[in-house]
Amino acid sequence: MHYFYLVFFAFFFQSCRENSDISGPRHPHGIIPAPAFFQPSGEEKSNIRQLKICLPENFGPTGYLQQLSKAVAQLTWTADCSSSNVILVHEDSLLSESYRLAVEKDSVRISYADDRGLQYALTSLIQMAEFGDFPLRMCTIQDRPSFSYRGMHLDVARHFFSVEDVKKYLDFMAFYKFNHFHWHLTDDQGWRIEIKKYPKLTETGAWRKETLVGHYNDEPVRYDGQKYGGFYTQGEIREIVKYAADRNITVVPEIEMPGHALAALASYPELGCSGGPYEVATTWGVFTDVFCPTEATFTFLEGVIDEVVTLFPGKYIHIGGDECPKESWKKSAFCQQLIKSRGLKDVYALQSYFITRMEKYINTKGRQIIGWDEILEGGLAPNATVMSWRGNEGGIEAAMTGHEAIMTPGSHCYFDHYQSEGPEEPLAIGGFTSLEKVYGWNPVPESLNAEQRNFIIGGQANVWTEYIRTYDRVEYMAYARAMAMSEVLWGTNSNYQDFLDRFDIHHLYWQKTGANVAYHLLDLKPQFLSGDGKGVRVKFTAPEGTVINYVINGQEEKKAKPGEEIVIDRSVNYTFQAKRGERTGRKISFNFDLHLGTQAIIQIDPPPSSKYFGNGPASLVNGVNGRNDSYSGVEWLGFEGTDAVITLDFQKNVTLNQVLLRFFKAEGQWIYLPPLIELYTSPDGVSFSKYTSISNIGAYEKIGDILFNLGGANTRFLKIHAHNYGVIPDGRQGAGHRAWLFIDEIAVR
Ligand code: TNX
Repeated sequence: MHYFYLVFFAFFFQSCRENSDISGPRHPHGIIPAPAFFQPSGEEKSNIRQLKICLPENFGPTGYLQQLSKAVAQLTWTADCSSSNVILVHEDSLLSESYRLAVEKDSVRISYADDRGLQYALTSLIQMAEFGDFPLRMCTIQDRPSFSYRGMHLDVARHFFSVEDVKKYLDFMAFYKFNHFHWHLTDDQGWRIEIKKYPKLTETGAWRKETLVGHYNDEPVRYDGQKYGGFYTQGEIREIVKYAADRNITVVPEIEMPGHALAALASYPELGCSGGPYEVATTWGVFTDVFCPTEATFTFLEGVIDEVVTLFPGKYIHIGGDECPKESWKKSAFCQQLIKSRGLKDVYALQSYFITRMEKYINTKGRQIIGWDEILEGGLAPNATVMSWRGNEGGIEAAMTGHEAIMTPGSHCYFDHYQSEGPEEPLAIGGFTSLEKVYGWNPVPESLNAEQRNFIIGGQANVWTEYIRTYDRVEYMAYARAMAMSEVLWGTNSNYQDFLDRFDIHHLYWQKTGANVAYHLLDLKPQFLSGDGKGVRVKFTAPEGTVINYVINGQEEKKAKPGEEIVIDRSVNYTFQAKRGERTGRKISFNFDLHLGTQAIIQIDPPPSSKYFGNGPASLVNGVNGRNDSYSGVEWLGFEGTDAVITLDFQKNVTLNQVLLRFFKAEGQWIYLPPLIELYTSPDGVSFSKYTSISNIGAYEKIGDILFNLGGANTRFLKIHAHNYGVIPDGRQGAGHRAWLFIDEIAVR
């Protein structure tokens, strides 16, 4: 009873809402990242119908916040502080970046520690005014972040983004209280920062003659034949650094060394061990030509750093350090001599020598280095901060030896990975990192003790752009997940359902601004229940309050609840769509073919790889064919190096005329068709006799559809043994590894 009363009032107040063109349910505060402490004073509202804000003189982000509040919530600003109803109190005693905010009857009182604290307080107020209730609900907020380094990274080397785009990125970051922008400025595919002393870096190194089309693993390899590139002048860099500073964001520039250096080598070939010639890379991956640790190279890099430190005032300079193959150093007589004369152990120690030497130089400029976790190999430079990307290990090792670490493991922080398994997703590098997975991340490795944990200064999301060509795509890949990440790094990611309520409102706001933000909350992911001898059923999980609408054969409309089993009893098309409030998800559609196999009990031994497990055995007898263009999703099962041995039990004697098998072929991705397939029959599931086999299955481009005519075999059990291709031959992708075998529907008639 009481609950309904509150709901009624909440809706009543909503309808009084001013200044907003976002409709739909509200959230008590609507702030992302959620504040550390929020206490409403019951349902009471303040009398303020318009916020009049007056900012202190010399406050950096004034212009930014005025613009923001206008764009988001149409708040009013006043130069006359006596008429302001937002009262600002500076309190030295508060911790850096923290603030307190109290919405009272006739005023909003803000206490803040520093510029950052004040900016965050006002950002929260702006978000509250637009995404929460307005007029504001009386409440108290006490807020501060858990981590001091809250980063977003952008790779502008693989694809170049304009000054305007970078500013949009910074605006987005500031809105979610990120405070470090890691700007990946150089890589094999392009050098993007003007260096006056070395003009060829941007004359030559900023341009590649063409770019790979499609995925790196595709065969055959194709290029677009179009020159591509761009760079930032020092003037533009200064403009961006200032724009970031106006939002309390520190820019961390990254100059890659000793690897990922092809663009620099193409400009100055004398810096490589072979002397070149080199070409700016046109494809992705890791390249064996890297900086040679000669005096000429150090002079060059020091010259670059001299200019970098004048452009970027922040404490950190990122020197890369990742993915540096050692081949060219092993082959080089100079390097071997250097290893000897310096008493180094091997090429890994040489990498450590390289980084430590650059660190010393950068330290003389009063700056600290950050490097990817490979800088731990061969010994860590004394004052380095480690960015842990290949999992948590690098961060753990750094923290245990008293070095700062920034956590950015590929498993949770790589926003170039897929965020949905839907067939319409744009091409991505691979992987799968959903919004929920990001939200559930804990940046602090469990194995560290309390003292070591202090060295984990924060975390960062990385946006690598091999497959992200436009800013629109950056928005699509990064924005939704960055909202989740902001709450992780603020340390308030404790209630996913509550986050989703706020995410919905923020999402609408970004949509309204024209940003291309991904929305996958209503993507339906089917779970098939088949292969147990009881026919085909399907069910869906979905957020609370979702209805599953479905249409059978284009005519019959039905509804189901999340988790409810829907029985598929006809060989026709079924289309499903989730609906929650006003929002609907994308439709998914299946043409069911209820062949004999869908009634069977299925057994697979050995089981498929857990990496490509689909819906488990049910996937092969659910009456649905997997996609022809992708082996991910619920239909295809992958066997890593092993045979697929599958037994169907029809539970009674049946007459079999045909078995149609489907296999996936993508040799560039290590997936091969089986060289031999055998079929066995059995009356009892114990003694099997070979019925037929195929060993020369012919040429297929992608899907091997292999048909067996059985001519009326009478059997209760059918065993299919598809043999793995075995070891991949030399000269092919994955040579020396065992091949994958991918199988989908086993259609039996
Ligand atoms: C690894 S993360 C890289 C990048 C790629 C990225 C793609 C890191 C230090 N190196 O060069 O762009 O994977 O996800």
